[in-house]
Amino acid sequence: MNMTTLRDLHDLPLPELLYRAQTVHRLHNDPNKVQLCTLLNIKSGGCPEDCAYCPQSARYNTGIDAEKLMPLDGVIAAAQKAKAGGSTRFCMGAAWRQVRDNNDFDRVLDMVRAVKKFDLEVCCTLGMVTQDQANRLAEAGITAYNHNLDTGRSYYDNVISTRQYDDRINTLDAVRAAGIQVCCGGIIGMGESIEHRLEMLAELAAMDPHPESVPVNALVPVQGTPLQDQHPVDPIEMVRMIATTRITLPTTRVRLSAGRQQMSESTQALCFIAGANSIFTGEKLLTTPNPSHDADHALLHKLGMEAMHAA
Ligand code: SAM
Ligand code: DTB
Ligand code: SF4
Repeated sequence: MNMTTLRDLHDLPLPELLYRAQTVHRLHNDPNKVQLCTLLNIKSGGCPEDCAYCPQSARYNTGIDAEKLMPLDGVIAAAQKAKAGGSTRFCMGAAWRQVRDNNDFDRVLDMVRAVKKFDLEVCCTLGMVTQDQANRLAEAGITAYNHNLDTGRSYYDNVISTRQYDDRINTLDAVRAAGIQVCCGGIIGMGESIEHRLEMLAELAAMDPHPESVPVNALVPVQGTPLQDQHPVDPIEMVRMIATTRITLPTTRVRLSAGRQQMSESTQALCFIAGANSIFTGEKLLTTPNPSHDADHALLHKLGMEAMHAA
């Protein structure tokens, strides 16, 4: 789909856009179900990168301290709790620029093997990986690897200077070549234009096969980061982005990710109608607040929707 077509789609009258998104959604997915995912920050803070949105960059004073890699038993306890709470996917994040071939990586591989035993989908987001590292993650049984493009290529330099767009693409290629599912999306609300957002979407849509999973994050402005004073994302812009993503990537799991704590229930409901079919549950994302497990179950109940069961 070219940029003009994407823009025409994105700017349709909202009822028409939502109708089209629901139509595509129903052809490929159960429109009343959302996957519950749990995030765990296995290595918080102290990251050398300068991603302007990120509270875990060592360059900004955000009150997040650099910690060591979490012990395996903590991960196992969190996975057990996630499973009991109805999550079918468990995502471990580390504030690293890239994976290194050291003892910490061996320990992450042990974590992947341990979480896998709970019959959960296992995802990791650890920064850049080489082909060999991706292969080792695949051998350990990882389901998916998250590595976001974050924004359109032509806006990227406004957000991150310590690595290039093509570095991201190289990691994604290694993940795909290792036979791991690709989880790749971005953030809206960083001062970018609609064109920049759609530029990112066009990049995702050009991947063959499409990423199995696309997180759409609304920027959570964190005090101390260069983006601390950004205006909140307009809720209807979030809905339009989700709907356009759903129509463009019909079978992909579209994840309504960061920013839900700042969103009304009605906005979240519109995002589900627009085709979002996954959320992160639990009171914390990596470092920022997220709706509680109880709040999410109450919302799904109110909407007559259900959590997805394990496949
Ligand atoms: N260090 C790894 C990396 O950058 O790939 C993994 C962790 S990183 C925190 C994962 C993703 O979270 C980022 O690519 C970004 O899209 C998202 N993210 C981080 N901070 C955010 C914020 N304040 N608001 C919304 N999304 C954010
Ligand atoms: C993604 O795209 N969103 C999640 C997940 N991938 C790892 C992380 C959102 C983090 C939001 C900021 C924070 O809590 O630190
Ligand atoms: Fe944050 Fe990841 Fe960027 Fe590090 S690489 S600053 S953890 S988004």
